[in-house]
Amino acid sequence: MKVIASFALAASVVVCSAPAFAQFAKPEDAIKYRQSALFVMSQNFGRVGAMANGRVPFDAKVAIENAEIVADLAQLPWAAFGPGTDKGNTRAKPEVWTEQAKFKEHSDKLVADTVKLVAAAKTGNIDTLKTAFGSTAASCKACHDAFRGQ
Ligand code: ASC
Repeated sequence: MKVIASFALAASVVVCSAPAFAQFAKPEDAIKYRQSALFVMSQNFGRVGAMANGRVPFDAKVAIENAEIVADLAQLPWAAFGPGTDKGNTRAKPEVWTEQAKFKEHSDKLVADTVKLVAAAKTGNIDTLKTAFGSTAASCKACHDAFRGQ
């Protein structure tokens, strides 16, 4: 009985600590899904960046709208890096799967940064937005450096 109970506990620990991957009909769909989310995120992030870097005039309403889309989309890609989605039309490095805890640290950091980006946009202060944009961009880059190949 004890053996069964401790086995059940061990099994549930494994299940609970495993990353939550979404279901996709085929691996290509997962790859397309995460790339699409990242692409749309980058487009909206770029619009915030254009304001943060003074390439277009600062419009707080537009900054908030775009930052909110970035924050929403930043939550999506990670569930699509499930087993078997490491091959095909992807630049994801094997480390995504061999260093899952580190990968999750990076994605968690991005999600947290994008929440701060929205808060920064809502202050209406361009310098606050610049700072938040800079740290979010640094998170994008750190993860790409570690986990995205050529
Ligand atoms: C973007 C984008 C990225 C990141 C990165 C930040 O807008 O498409 O990949 O920001 O360039 O360093």
